[in-house]
Amino acid sequence: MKHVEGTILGAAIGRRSFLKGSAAAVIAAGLGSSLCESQPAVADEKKTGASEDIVKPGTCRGGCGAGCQMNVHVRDGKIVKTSRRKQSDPDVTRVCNKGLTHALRVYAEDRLKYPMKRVGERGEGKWEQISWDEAITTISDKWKEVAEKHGPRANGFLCGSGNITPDSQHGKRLCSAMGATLLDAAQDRVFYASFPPIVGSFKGAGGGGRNDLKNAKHIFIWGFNPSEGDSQTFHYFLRAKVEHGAKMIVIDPTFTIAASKADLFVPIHPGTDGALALAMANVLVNEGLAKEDFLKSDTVAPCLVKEADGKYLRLSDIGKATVGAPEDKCVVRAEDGSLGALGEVANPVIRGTFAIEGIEVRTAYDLLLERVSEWTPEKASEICDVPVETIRELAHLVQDGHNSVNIGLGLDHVTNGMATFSSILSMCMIAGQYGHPGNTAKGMFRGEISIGWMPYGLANPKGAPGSQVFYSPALLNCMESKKYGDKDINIKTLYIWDHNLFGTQVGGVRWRKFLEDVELLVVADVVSTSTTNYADIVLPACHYFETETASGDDTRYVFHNAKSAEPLYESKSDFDIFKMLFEKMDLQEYDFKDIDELMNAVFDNLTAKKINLTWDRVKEEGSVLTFEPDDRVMGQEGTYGTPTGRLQFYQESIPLDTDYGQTIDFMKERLPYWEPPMEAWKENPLAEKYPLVFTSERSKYKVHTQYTRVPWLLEFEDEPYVAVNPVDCEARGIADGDYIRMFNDRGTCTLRVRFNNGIRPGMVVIDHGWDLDQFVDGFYCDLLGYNVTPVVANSYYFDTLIEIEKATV
Ligand SMILES: Nc1nc2c(c(=O)[nH]1)N[C@H]1C(S)=C(S)[C@@H](COP(=O)(O)OP(=O)(O)OC[C@H]3O[C@@H](n4cnc5c(=O)[nH]c(N)nc54)[C@H](O)[C@@H]3O)O[C@H]1N2
Ligand SMILES: Nc1nc2c(c(=O)[nH]1)N[C@H]1C(S)=C(S)[C@@H](COP(=O)(O)OP(=O)(O)OC[C@H]3O[C@@H](n4cnc5c(=O)[nH]c(N)nc54)[C@H](O)[C@@H]3O)O[C@H]1N2
Ligand code: SF4
Ligand SMILES: [Mo]
Repeated sequence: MKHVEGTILGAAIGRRSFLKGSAAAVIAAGLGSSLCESQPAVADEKKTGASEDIVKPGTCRGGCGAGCQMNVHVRDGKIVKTSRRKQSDPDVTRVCNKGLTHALRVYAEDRLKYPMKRVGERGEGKWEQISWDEAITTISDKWKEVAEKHGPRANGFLCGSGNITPDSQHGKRLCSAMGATLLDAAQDRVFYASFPPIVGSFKGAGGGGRNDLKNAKHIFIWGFNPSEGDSQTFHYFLRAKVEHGAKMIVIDPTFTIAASKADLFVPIHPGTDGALALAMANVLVNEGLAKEDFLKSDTVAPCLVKEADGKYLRLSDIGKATVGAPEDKCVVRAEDGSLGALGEVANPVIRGTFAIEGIEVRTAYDLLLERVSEWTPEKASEICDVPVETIRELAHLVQDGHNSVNIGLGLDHVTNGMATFSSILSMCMIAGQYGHPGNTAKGMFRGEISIGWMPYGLANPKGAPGSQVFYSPALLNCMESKKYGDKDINIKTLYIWDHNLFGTQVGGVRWRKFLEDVELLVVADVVSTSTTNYADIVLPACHYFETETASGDDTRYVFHNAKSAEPLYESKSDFDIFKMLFEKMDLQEYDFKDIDELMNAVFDNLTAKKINLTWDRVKEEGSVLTFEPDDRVMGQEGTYGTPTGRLQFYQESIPLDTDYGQTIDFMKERLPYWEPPMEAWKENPLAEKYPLVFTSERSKYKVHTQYTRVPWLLEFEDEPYVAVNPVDCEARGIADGDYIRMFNDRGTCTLRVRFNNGIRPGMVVIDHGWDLDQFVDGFYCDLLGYNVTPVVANSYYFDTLIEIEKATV
């Protein structure tokens, strides 16, 4: 056996030996100067004149979510460059600076070449090359042993957003087939958990696609950084402003690029957006601007809520239906006092308290107004640090016609996020902001068909024992008790893929402690990361362009990704790796024969059938437009995908994503409210020691930790930095460009500081996506808080307090 010394990540020794014989030299010649060059689009499989390159379609499918399709230029079997690919919609004929560097990622220095097992201490970086057979046998033997000794739930799986396609996510199906535990990385959980019960869908709920932005009169960009985080949508915002005269309003503590283009920039105090939204609602109501007709027709406003238990009064309560039957609808009251089912009474009242057959009830709208009445603009102004006049101005803008309210993940990353989303969406309901062109309140622009995360049905095959799902930040909070609700936390093996746990997650230090009891840690990745560095067995996954699949989401296309080159070295696709594991575990009955069978299953649904979308068609045509770029508006018919079919500012039942014995105040959670973030708040006693709120911004040069070692991109930003307002630095004797130490009780991190007047005093903002070894000392994600709220066990990346000091390095 060959021994490879030295850390996989870093310093020199050993790493070179992985790379011996790599195609890097060949490629360097072929890459030329394609970075950011405007390139002609070419058709599939066509030889491009001079260079004689074969051009194949490839899709980029990391956490950025844009899912761009591009030309992959292949010369002598090697991928030499990528370029824009022509689509029928010129707005989608795009690729970003990162997408243009894929050839460098295929032939990256840190690419994993073959399976390896650890021979030193965890994280020490001593490895031995092993065969695939040894790797798969070791893993499956251990899984069987653990399942026998501790039960199948003691085998854990953890998947992130490295490659968002069903074939890469195939491990979720294996997890279910093994009856193992799926540790959800809990990324963006508030975002996904809040929209469906409130407005029916996070996919453009209540609004149209990106083309609909041109119909908007005001565009709100709220806790969202589209120039960096949604770079393939940002031009729609700019065109709406420049060509169609929309006014842009940016609500963000940081002066972002979007803020620099805004007509109104509101540098809000972090974590206070819920209070701002409720105060806007307060202005609307008190100035008689609430859209009462809309509230009657499209929302739960007229529903009568029982004082006793907070549930809706239903026809069964008044003896007019059987409990739980489909016709057991919510009861509403007409002006004349007669009662009927929601939707069947022409002009229901939306205000009032009544006793109906001895049952005390109030309208849901009255309950909302009670919450809203607390939030005078004066009170919110103090909390949000936004002038009273600005709050009034925002309320007047939002009620005046066609508004597109775009809510970003900045609000998801704070512990009060769920109530914040609910406050903003409820305020938009009062303003009647749904169901008309350019008149939306939503999260993401999404197509009809999403090919990305493995559909639930495919991840949980019929007849399989099924996965047990734990949300990882909640898990970290249960470590002492070793109990998760009434279940034991007893993870003995963990298989991580598509995820740089130590590079991106909250609670890194705690995770290391958690892993002390884990007897086998397997990590599959394309390149070496701080997580592969900590593994017991490392498996080399292949690059996006070395395996066939399809992807598609907010572009409205489904794109084919051809296999443009053979997997380098001994790397394999996740699908093929899981296939070997299915086989060794004797679980082939739950596996798919090949990618074709998997993709046929992905397209086996009503929506795909309706538009004649098949895997064969995707392969043949290269890209399929799922619907025309019209101004479709969701909610136009006045129905929404919620349990009541209406916009729900009131939640009759609170969907819990996870139950670990937490106490829930149901009445509080049913309606919007504002409470300070659990940690990052000035009145938290911890703020005396750690007064600065620590958040991050998306980087133009990275998608999380992907691209973080691409040489071309390192030319733009070659080391990590944090942006801080000079006021906070000068108070601590820190000069621009100094190295500083950021610290709290959880961790420490040393890096360079950049003065930035666009950062709110009291905040420290890091350029997100650097990996652990790229810092002078410590690591920024180790500082992050891991509080969870009773309702959503999310990773709340921005709910963190720190202090900074000048560092000597
Ligand atoms: N401080 C701070 N931390 C944050 C955030 C923040 O704003 N601030 N944002 C958070 C958010 S919203 C998210 S979604 C997470 C994302 O966190 P992660 O999901 O961990 O994101 P990546 O860093 O992209 O890690 C994905 C890994 O998958 C690997 N990979 C790529 N393709 C493949 C493949 O085909 N197969 C396999 N096996 N591996 C592959 C990549 O090389 C990379 O190492 O980060 C979170 N962390
Ligand atoms: N280039 C690139 N693109 C990406 C990614 C990437 O890593 N790189 N990651 C992808 C992923 S997984 C995600 S989840 C998305 C996230 O992308 P976005 O939705 O843009 O989310 P963030 O960048 O986390 O934060 C958005 C904004 O919220 C602001 N903010 C922070 N706290 C508050 C607050 O309390 N109130 C308000 N109003 N604003 C606040 C921040 O200053 C920031 O400008 O981006 C995706 N796109
Ligand atoms: S990183 Fe995102 S925007 Fe850039 S090419 Fe890939 S999918 Fe498209
Ligand atoms: Mo995310």
